[in-house]
Amino acid sequence: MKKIYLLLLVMCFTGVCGTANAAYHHMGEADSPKFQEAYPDLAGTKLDSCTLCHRGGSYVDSSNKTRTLGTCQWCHYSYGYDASGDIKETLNSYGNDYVNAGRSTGAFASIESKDSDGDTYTNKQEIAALAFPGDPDDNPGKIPAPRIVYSLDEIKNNLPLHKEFLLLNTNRSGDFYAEYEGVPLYDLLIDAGMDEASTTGIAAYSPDGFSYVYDLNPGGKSYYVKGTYPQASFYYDADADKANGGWCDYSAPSCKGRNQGDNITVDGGLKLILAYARDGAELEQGYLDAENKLNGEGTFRTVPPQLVPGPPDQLSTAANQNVIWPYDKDADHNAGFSERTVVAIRIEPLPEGTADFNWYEGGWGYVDDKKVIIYGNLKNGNISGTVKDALTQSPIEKATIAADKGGYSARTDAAGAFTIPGVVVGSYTLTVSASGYQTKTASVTVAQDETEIADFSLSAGGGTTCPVESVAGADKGLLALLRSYRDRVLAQSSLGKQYTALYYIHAAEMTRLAVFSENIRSKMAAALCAVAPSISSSLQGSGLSLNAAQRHKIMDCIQAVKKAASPRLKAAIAQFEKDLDDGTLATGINSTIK
Ligand SMILES: [Ca+2]
Ligand SMILES: [Ca+2]
Ligand SMILES: [Ca+2]
Repeated sequence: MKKIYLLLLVMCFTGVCGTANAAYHHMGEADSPKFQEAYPDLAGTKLDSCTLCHRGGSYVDSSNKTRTLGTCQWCHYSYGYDASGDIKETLNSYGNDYVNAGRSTGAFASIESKDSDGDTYTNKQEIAALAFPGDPDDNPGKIPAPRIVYSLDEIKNNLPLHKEFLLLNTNRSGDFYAEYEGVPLYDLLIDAGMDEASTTGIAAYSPDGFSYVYDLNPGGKSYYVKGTYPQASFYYDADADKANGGWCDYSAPSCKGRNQGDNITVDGGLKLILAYARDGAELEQGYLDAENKLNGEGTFRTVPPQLVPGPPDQLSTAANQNVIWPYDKDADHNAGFSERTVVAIRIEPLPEGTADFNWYEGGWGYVDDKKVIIYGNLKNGNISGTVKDALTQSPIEKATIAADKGGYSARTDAAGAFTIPGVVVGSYTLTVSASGYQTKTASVTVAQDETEIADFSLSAGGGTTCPVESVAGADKGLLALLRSYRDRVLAQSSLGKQYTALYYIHAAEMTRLAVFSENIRSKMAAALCAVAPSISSSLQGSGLSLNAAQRHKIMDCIQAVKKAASPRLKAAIAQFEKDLDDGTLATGINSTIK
């Protein structure tokens, strides 16, 4: 069975983006396959999501407040988990046009010349520019605010770790002590290129649209990003202990050994952090619960220490206030300013003429991918260039350009031109791929307020792009190793040859998807690096053996593939799984090494 996992790895290059929305690609969900059939080169892009055809909405709640909901939450609210509502209530103008045109694969083409959302751009123009044709606030004329996207791993691996034990004091939902781990928010924002001198404030957003605003510097009324907070002491009282029916949870392991009145010392001092772990465990991912409310606190949570340290006070709603720490409306209820499931951080002010981040479109996708976007007042420049055929010098349309970090990507227009505005200053590796051409990479350095020109000439390459190259193009040794396995092992059996062919049939789609999804790309790269030593020794005749960790990394990729593959690719994976199940693969791949 060992070689099966290598095939899984080969198949894992059929990588696609994680699904942004749980309902998308659900069993029986009939429209996304039609979209992918109509626009095969857009599978896995931002347009390949619920938000293409669906919208958010708002309602007035019981306390007379208007609540605005993103696409997912609005669908849950108006259509319902039980699908008892009217689905039409969730459609945007483009979704309506699609339904009226027959809700078929052909319906997409038949409404291309329309301007469904009335933003002056036709549906065709919008789709070509990866703008939503059903959202007038998103159109090809908008310049996105300067921005940078971080994954959880990037934050963990590249930025300072700060651990702090503190009280989160609430008004009425129960207090608790915990040790949070994360990056000091200030350090993160500096890394993201914040233009500190001109920054006027910082807001953290969760995907349900809730937000909190922080000051940059101490001295104002709000919790602040820069600097440390006053040292606190530990407040313990047996009556307050939740374990005894009180209102404060002392069960965290980090509470052990502490006594009432102890100073709480924190290395580096208490800071406002963007936390990703609590008492040693990754934060529970945020999700929409049965009441359609955000539950959980991860991937990221802002944790502000108390400005005025004090004890955990009784719930405001508790009948019995005759306790050691009764409810005090003036106490520092810092938990109320701790934003759970942060997906976006806006640094004020937004540069003039640039568009705000739209959490309707992006929020839950960031939760799924364990990412956060930081945008606004950042030191930035642009990347601009052309992609041409190396031989004929003719422009290549629909080539994809993606940076190795920061979440930047673009597609070329009919003139082979592309622009990525608002790229945070720094150095990047760009990967350019186009169907029928060899993938190419180049290094660029973006300077403040300047446009870095990146022109590419691509050579035609075997009629296909290479997903492995798009993931590990810089590692020539690894590429050679995999090609060697293909030629010396897979090519020795008819089934091996079949699977190699299958890989190339889907190569163009896989590459595009891998290029668009930094998350998947990094998963693929991790899997490749993990198994490389085993492939290497297997080629020396030792047989291929993979351990649990290697298999886990491979399965990670496969799971992502299964979630969001195009129908064509899905069928290939289904065949592969069947061959795996009934033993066809185990017996069909010749282990002879040439
Ligand atoms: Ca339009
Ligand atoms: Ca639009
Ligand atoms: Ca309290």
